Amino acid sequence: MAEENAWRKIEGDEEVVRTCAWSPPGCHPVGCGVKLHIKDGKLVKVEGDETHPITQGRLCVRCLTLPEYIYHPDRILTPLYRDPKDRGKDKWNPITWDEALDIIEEKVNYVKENWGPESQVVLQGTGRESTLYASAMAYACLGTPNQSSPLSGQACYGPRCTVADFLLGAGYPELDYAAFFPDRYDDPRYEVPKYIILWGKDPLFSNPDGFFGHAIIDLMKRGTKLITIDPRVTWLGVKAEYHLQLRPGTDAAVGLGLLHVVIGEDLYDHEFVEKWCFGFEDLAERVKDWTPERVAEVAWVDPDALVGAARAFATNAPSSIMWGLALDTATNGVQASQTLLDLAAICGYMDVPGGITLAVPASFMGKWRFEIINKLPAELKAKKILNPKYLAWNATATQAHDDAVLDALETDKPYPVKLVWIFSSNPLACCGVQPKRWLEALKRTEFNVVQDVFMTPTAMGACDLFLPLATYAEHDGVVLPHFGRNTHFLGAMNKAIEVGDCKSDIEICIAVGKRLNPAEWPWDTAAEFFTAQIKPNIGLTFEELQDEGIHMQSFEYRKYETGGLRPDGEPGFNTTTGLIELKSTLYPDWNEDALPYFEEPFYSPYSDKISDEEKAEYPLVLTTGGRVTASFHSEHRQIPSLRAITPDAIVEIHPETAAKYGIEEGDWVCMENSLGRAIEKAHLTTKLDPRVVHAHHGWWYPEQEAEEPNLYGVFKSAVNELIPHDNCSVLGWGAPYKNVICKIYKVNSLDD
Ligand SMILES: Nc1nc2c(c(=O)[nH]1)N[C@H]1C(S)=C(S)[C@@H](COP(=O)(O)OP(=O)(O)OC[C@H]3O[C@@H](n4cnc5c(=O)[nH]c(N)nc54)[C@H](O)[C@@H]3O)O[C@H]1N2
Ligand SMILES: Nc1nc2c(c(=O)[nH]1)N[C@H]1C(S)=C(S)[C@@H](COP(=O)(O)OP(=O)(O)OC[C@H]3O[C@@H](n4cnc5c(=O)[nH]c(N)nc54)[C@H](O)[C@@H]3O)O[C@H]1N2
Ligand code: SF4
Ligand SMILES: [Mo]
Repeated sequence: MAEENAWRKIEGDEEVVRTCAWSPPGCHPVGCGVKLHIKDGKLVKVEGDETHPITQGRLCVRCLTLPEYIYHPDRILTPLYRDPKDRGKDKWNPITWDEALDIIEEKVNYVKENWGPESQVVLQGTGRESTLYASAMAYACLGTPNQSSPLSGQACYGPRCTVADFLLGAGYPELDYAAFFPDRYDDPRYEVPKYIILWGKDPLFSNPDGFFGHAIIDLMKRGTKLITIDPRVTWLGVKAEYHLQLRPGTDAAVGLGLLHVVIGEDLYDHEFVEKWCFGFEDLAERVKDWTPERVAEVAWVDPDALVGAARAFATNAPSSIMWGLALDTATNGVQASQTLLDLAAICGYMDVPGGITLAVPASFMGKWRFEIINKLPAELKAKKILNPKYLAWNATATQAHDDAVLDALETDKPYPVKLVWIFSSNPLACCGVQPKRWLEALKRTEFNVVQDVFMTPTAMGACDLFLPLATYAEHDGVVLPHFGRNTHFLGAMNKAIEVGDCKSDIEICIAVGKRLNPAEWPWDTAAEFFTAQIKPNIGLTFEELQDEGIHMQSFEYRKYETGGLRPDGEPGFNTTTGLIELKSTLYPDWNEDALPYFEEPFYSPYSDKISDEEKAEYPLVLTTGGRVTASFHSEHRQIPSLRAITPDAIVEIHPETAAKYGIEEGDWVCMENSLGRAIEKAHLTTKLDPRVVHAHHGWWYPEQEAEEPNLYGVFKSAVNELIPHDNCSVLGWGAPYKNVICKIYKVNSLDD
């Protein structure tokens, strides 16, 4: 048994290790406090850590079932290799890490020599721990400028962060839930928000989104009222004072309508607007015509609820907004996000207690991961895969454009992609739109690597080398909530057990880096790497952080008054005008309207971009991907206790609509449009408008045949087949994952 220390205690015949959770299994960096009970070197139980300042002992079912995940018989515990000609076949051979590194060295050098370093792409998924190191794998290991993701229009978090950077120059604004204060809501500096708008976000279910969802319940108990903007009446929506039940994809219209009421009825904060906002008069002019009646017509929102919500929000200071994925998963979502930021700004809720906190510019983690791209030669950086039409992206983004990467894989333009490294993604099951295209595209390369915990459809279909990953209980790490934007603490992740021959993402980077680019990889262990990253910022070594457990960040409100938001230390915002840009000074250069506007989604019942026949054929609006507790995206489908909670992919249908199409509860239903089809099980519910259906995303069936063409049944419930490729905003961010048209009909089985 290991010795006791600050984070490991001996209790009878068990060791209890306190740690902060991240991934795998997948979660975003909330850094939830867990106590891992270890007996005879095995994890036997997970409990919440009641001493953790944010999560205070609460846990989701996914952490509670971690032992099932860690000791699952299907887990991959050693590197596997398969000849590229056998893609799609279950012909994997176990190899050692040294053999795996030899193969990597040989293949990378071969590809680089024949097609250049730029012919390699690193594809990352959502904000698992790997997101910190995907850029390191691309720039500092492989030496390619092409880091990207299979997510069309980087339609998660990217759009929100980018819009905030462009308009506020201040990172990712977040609801103030007193996360920066050790005594939380009782801190004298804090005020409980009167209202919170939950806009396209369902934080109890999407809990691990960098934000701990239970804070909403804490605040409701302290008097906070809710306004929800969601096509579904969610659990929180039932408890909301106002629920704006909009048509999917019309958020910008709702935002313009809320601004219309707040400005038209003179409910805004004049002093804040005069001092800190740019372009107010133009915004006022823009929203003039967006009457509640017009919003009702466009977005199906009850006009009285819209007016009531706008008044309640503007006249009850402080109030706040949480913005969710629905604002990213719409082509017009960047404009919706603009209206959201405008609303918070003109009501004076930016960076005030109980309002919206703005990120502190100082990075907790080292700058190394941002700087390594600059070590690539300029001519190589200039070769990044981009689409010339996305001027804003091309001028400002570090990543290759997601949709342009699929195009390059398919067409060899601007040049062939020959090696893909999948760094925490499962494009066929979850991330990519048009997943069948992704499979064929990935099969065109010379060599594909994946690092994961279980075999996935993407790995089985298109990868050649599988590197086995250590779970968060099995490796050292550092978690920074909100990905370093609005980070309230830095938490130690403590290795508690060892399982198989698995490594963490950073350990893989170190091992690969030492082979391919040793000058950039002086560290021998993850702990050494973390010390190098955090010591210059917080003065602690990794071991000292382990002893401290959670290192809280200090926080100051109203940083625009004190110079805390600008690198030059001057008051104001870090934008061209030094003000919040209600009217962007950047957008016109990128062919984008400086002010927010509404644009009809491309695949909508009112779109003028598709034919009347198509609209008649596909009369319903499909939204997808509202989160469920028992899975994180495509993960957890093989975990028995979790699968028992959500055994099937579910499509939610209003009972009237179901009756119209002869569908009953539990029937298999096919959703179809001109792009594709997917089958899920019907659940009838009045929480939706009869004209809207909602489908689960991320489904595959680990219990089914692994080999092609079945690939664990990944294409059976693939709602992403119904979503168009490269339907992004003018700026380049955002894609319609949550708003396309479809028809539904009953089928006999999942295999119909
Ligand atoms: N229709 C529809 N589609 C959607 C969405 C939607 O709402 N609707 N949501 C979209 C959104 S917001 C996102 S972010 C994407 C997510 O899409 P992805 O990020 O591609 O998610 P997964 O399919 O779960 O694939 C992630 C893989 O990474 C592995 N993994 C887990 N933890 C780690 C880790 O720490 N390191 C590494 N290397 N691997 C790890 C998992 O086992 C899993 O196989 O899906 C998108 N897809
Ligand atoms: N358990 C679990 N937690 C997760 C994840 C997971 O897979 N499982 N995924 C993580 C990831 S990567 C992300 S990005 C977050 C996402 O988490 P959230 O930001 O909360 O997003 P969703 O749960 O996709 O959707 C939120 C709400 O948007 C509504 N909605 C759908 N279409 C529209 C629309 O057009 N407009 C508006 N206003 N609302 C709409 C849905 O009905 C849903 O209730 O969750 C993270 N947390
Ligand atoms: S959010 Fe993730 S890390 Fe936190 S308790 Fe839930 S499953 Fe565990
Ligand atoms: Mo996401």
